[in-house]
Amino acid sequence: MKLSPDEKLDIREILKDLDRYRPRRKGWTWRTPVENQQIGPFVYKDTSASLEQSMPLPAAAAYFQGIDPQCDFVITTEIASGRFEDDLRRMRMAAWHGADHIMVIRTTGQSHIDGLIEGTPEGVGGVPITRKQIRASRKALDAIEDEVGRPINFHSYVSGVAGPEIAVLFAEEGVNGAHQDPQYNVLYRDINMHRSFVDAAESKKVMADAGILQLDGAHNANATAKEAWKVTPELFVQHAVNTAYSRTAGMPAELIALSTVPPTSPPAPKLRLDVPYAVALRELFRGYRFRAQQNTRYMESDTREATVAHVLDTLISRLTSADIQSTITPDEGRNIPWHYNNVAGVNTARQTLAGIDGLGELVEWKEDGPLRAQVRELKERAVLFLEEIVEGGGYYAAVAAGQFVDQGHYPERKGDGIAREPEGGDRAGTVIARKADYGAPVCSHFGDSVYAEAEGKPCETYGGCTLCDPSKIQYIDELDGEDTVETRLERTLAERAQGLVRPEVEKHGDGIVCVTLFVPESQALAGAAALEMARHMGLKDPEIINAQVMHPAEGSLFEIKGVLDIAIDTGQLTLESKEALLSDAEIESWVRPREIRIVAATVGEDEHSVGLHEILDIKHGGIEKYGFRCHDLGTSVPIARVLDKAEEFHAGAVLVSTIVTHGDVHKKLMRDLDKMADGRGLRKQLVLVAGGAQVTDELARECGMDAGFGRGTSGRDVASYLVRKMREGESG
Ligand code: Z98
Repeated sequence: MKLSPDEKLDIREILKDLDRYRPRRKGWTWRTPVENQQIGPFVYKDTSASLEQSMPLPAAAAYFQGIDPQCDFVITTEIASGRFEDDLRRMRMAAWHGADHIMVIRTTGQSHIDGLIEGTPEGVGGVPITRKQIRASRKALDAIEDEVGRPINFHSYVSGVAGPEIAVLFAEEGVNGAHQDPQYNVLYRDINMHRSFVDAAESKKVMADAGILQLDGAHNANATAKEAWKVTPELFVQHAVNTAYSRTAGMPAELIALSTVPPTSPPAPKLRLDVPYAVALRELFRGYRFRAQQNTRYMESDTREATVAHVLDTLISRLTSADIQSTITPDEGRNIPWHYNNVAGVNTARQTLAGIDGLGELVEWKEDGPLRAQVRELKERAVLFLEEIVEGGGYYAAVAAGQFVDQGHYPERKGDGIAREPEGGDRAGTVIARKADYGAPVCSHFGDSVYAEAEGKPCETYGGCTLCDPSKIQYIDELDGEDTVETRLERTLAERAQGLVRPEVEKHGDGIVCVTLFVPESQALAGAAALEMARHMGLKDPEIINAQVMHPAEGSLFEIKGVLDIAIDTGQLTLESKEALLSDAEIESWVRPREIRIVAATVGEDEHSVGLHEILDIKHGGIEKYGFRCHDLGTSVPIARVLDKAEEFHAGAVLVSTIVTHGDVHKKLMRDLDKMADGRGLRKQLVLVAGGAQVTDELARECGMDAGFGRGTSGRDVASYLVRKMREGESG
């Protein structure tokens, strides 16, 4: 399957012949680092091989030759739309922005289902992880990775009561990474301890054999504790328990990634608290991989605040090391992970890591500062925590005594830990002793199996297992007749076939839009007014998803989501037909012999000249390079002076830049220029062009200009227009 950048992902094509689709590789892939990489005008220190196709950061195209440096960390995006067909489209968008680790969140409650789910039912807060969903996702990702030119890792969860079954499913279907930590089951899902650890041994062995990268679950303790920076000693212990257990089950160090989160956020003095923790962790667990998760504990509904925390977390990753940089949508705090917020999270990491490239060559830790003492203290607290576990009779006894996720700064105690009984919890009593004649159903297996004694592969004894011979995999398409991707697609694709399009944030054509309003009233009144305004805009079910007081009396800012229940008929839209630009050679050969003079200025009370320079200056690729003789009069130039100079130089065109738009002054200036040029009898011989961030061609023409140019205009755009217009004048 080959994707084309101008065509949408065809979900039906992905679903076709899925019963025969096989993953083309198994195991995790890291990025390929490139030292001292020249990208555009810069040499990068911490980057990896570039993408073949991507959407560079917004500033790249305008100012940096469209470069898109890719950092050396793998970048995660977490997807939780609820419908897997919508997840696929989001995966593609995220990959184009630099994500190469796609983590799909499971539907609520899947950890308590003791077996596999089949088909493609809709989920809540995530999708049911099923064979069909994984296979289709892997197939889509195979095509997406070809499109962007970099391998993409697919990831989900091997915790819960069906851990071993899910691990085998992941191994069969080429899933590349998974969370697996029995402590997660025990502490956060109240699943029986014996069952969790027995399942974990089997799961980890299967994952190890398939090269699946494992993330642990220690970070969930700081996502749970209110004062997360206080539970750090315990985090080391949780990492240690899972790491040691994984190694015992046969997992190599290179497949073990510790999931770590800088535990605080501003206004806490973040770096002072989080850096010693990050350094101590990396020193204690040298030789393992690190997945740096961003802090979500203190995420409220303001995406700007969340983004700053993410930037600081990413800075800590670069200062201390990371192999995977996680990104969570900056709106996770209001629990509405939308397509474009996934992209926003990925871009925060991409932009930050490009910006701090080479930091290691600039800074090093002060050995005589407070860092070493803090690192030592944290390690000592962790050792004490472990000693107490050993003295108290081991892990199970410690959990029963509530030693874990106690919010005191160990060895202080608050007595509010999560306590679980070793014989209690979901599926208590379900562990049964393995019989002497037990035969494992697949070759990857932890512990005794009668087949293991045979020579060669264990499964040769019984004619092959699904891990060795994929033709033995039972592919179940759907079990539910109604709740399937096909039935959902029938509804959504019918509208698309008619050329209808709706706004969307998460699910195909969900109609959801988000508007931002400032209301100059006290908070209580302002909120009610903002909702009423949203209703007047025609939004159904408006809901405030973020409110911020600017001042108790002066007003508040609101972000409101609602449903805009309209479908636009794309067949009825008139698109601006853009004339193809003249080539550089054609422009230059017309302009140079004619010695055309141009008078340019920023007019009115406007001191912004950067945009105009981009259009004029030869060093910015401006129109001077074609031979236009430009007279830049500078900033805040009165209209009369612009025309005086145009007359003096016998100019062929006037270019005015108007950035300031207060009181519509930009419109007034354009009108004045037209009128005054007319009054002086210059209008016919002068081409009048206006530019500026808020200027459009339509607006400029309405205000008497010959043309207008807005954001993203290049010198060639303007030069091409001028040549066409002046050629017309010559011939006419
Ligand atoms: C993350 N944003 O880690 P359910 N096992 C472990 C987990 O940490 C998680 C699950 C299983 C976070 C996502 N982590 C939260 C060790 C979840 C998921 O029961 O399907 O929710 O388990 O990237």
